[in-house]
Amino acid sequence: MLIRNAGQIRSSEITPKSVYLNRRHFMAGSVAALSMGSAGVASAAKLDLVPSAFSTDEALTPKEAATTYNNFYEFGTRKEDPANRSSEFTTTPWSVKIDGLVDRPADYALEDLMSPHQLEERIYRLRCVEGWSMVIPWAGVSLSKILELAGPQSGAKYVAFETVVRPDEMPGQRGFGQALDWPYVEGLRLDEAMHPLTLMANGMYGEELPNQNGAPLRLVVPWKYGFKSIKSIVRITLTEKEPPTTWNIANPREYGFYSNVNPQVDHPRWSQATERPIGGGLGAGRKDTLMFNGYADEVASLYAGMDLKVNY
Ligand SMILES: Nc1nc2c(c(=O)[nH]1)N[C@H]1C(S)=C(S)[C@@H](COP(=O)(O)O)O[C@H]1N2
Ligand SMILES: [Mo]
Repeated sequence: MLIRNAGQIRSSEITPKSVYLNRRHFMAGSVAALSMGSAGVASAAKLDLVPSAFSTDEALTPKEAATTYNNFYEFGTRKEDPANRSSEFTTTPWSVKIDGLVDRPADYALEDLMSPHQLEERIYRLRCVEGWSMVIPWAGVSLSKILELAGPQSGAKYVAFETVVRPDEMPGQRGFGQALDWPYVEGLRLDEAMHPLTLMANGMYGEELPNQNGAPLRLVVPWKYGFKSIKSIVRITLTEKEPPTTWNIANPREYGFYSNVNPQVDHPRWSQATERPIGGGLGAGRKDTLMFNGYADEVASLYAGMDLKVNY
């Protein structure tokens, strides 16, 4: 059941050019950060990254757009809320409880989860169920490496994830009329979680994650709608049964457990056939949405024989 062979990506998806261009972009960024540093302005920590063969070669969403147009309801439901209302959120120290059906259940310090691995830069498309998309250079490691530290047991069939609950620091978690039940919870089948594309990210655009994008640690599952990519994770539980998920609890008719990007299965209230690239600039119109968000060659086999209209 554990997928260890990452060598199945089509060579057309291996993109030395975009990685090279991106490196140049980071080098320019580093110089800027250094000069700002000398002026006493704090800048986010640069990460030491190696490029990944999983990257798409599409044009990156501008960082400004990816860090100001967010869904992170713990900070509010408007797109600008997470950027505007997350500055009080503290992410050090941080630990993640890994429990359930694992050989080594423990509270793992963030450093102990991420530092043993060489961080990769992976440029992934992110497709929100609302109909917009971005292309983001994430930093992180395959979730499988994190799970292997804890040692999944043979009875484990699913992985459940939980976001931090901290009403003092998260304005969307206090007061009347809160948008969702907290904690935000998500889940994957174990084979989805162990798939090499499934990323545990601690950075983007070469730096540590900004609070609004899910600092210090968030999931990125590129072939599923964005809401599966749960932010600011504090707990990972290996289970035998399919775990509850936040948007399925909120509206089971509209949001299923699988939530694979699928242009042929419409949302009950809108089509999923096309998408609007965020920050695409003038002339960047809607694009066709691709099956499994363009990752069909890698992940379609996970769903062989399943009716994707039923398992939406
Ligand atoms: N804890 C938590 N995780 C979350 C959300 C949220 O509201 N709370 N929103 C999800 C949705 S709908 C999307 S599209 C992505 C957005 O990630 P981004 O803001 O980094 O682009 O985060 C997902 N993860
Ligand atoms: Mo989303």
